[in-house]
Amino acid sequence: MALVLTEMTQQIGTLTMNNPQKRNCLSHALIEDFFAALDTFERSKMRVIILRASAGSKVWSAGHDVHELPRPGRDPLPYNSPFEQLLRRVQDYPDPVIAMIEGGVWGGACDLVLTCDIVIGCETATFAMTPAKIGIPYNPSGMIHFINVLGLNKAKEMFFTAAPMNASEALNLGILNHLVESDKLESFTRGLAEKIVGNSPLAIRALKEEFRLLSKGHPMDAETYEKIGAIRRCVYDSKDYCEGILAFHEKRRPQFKGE
Ligand code: LCV
Repeated sequence: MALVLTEMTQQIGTLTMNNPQKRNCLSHALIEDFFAALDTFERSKMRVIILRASAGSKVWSAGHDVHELPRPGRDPLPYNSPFEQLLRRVQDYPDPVIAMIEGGVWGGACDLVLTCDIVIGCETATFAMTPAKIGIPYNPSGMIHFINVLGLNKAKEMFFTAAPMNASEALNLGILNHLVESDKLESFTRGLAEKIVGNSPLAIRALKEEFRLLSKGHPMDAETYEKIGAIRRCVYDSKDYCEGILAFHEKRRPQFKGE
C-alpha cells in the first residue's frame, strides 16, 4: 500500500499522507515515499506543493515513529536520520510548500509543518510539541524553527507543557497563515496555490531561498555548539529517556525520575 498518494494538476502537486492505521507517523517507510513524491513533483516542474492528510483525518500526523527512535545512548534526532533529512528536503525544496492541516499534529510533525512555507488549517487542527512528554532532547535546528515562528516564550511553553494548541491559538501565534472552515479548506488552499502559480517562478524561488538563508538563526561559536551537544547527551544517556520510550510501547504515562 502506498504510504503517500500524489496528484498533479495545473502545476500544483498534492502529497497526501496515507497511513491512517499508524496515524501517518513519519516512519522511514513513509518518509521514503515522501521523498519519491517530492522528486516526481520536481521532475514534473510542479510550481507549488500541498502536503495533507486524507480528508476528514482526526490526526494529520503523529510525528516521528517512536518505534524507530534509536536505543538509549544515541542521539534520537541525528543530522542524517531520515526524519531530519525530510525536514531539510521540504525546507530546501525550491518551490513553495503549503501544509494543509486538519486533525492533530504531533511532535516532529509540528516541525515538518513549520518547515513548510505557508500553513492553512481548519478548526480541527491542533499542534502538540512532545519531546518533554517522551524525554527527548530536541535538536537545535528544530528549535530554531519554533523560536522563529513563535518567539521564545511561546516556544518554551509549547515544549515544556507538550499540550495540544488549538487552531485559533495557532493562528494567533503565527503557526497558521489562515484558519478556514473545514468544508472550505481544500478550495481555499487550492485558490492560494493558484495565485502563487500565476506569479514569477524564478522570483519566487529566489525569494524562498533568501527567506531560508535569512532565517537560519544566529551563527554559533564552537564552544556553544559543543555545550549544546553535552546538554543533549545527558538526556539521551538517561534512564528517563528509556522510560519515555518504554512507556509509549506499553501505552502508559511515563514515570520520570530526573535520572
Ligand atoms: C509510532 C504510532 C505513533 C507514533 N509512532 O490512535 O517531537 S519529539 O521529539 O517528541 C519526536 C521524537 C516525535 O515526534 O515523537 C512522536 C510524538 N508523537 C506523539 O507523542 C503522538 C503519539 N500518538 C498518540 O498520542 C496517539 O496515537 C494519537 C493521539 C496521535 C492518536 O490516538 P488514537 O487513539 O486515534 P492510537 O493511539 O490507538 O494509535 C493507532 C496506532 O498508531 C500508532 C499506535 O502505536 C497504534 O498502533 P497499534 O494499532 O499497532 O497499537 N502510533 C500512533 N502514534 N508517533 N506509532
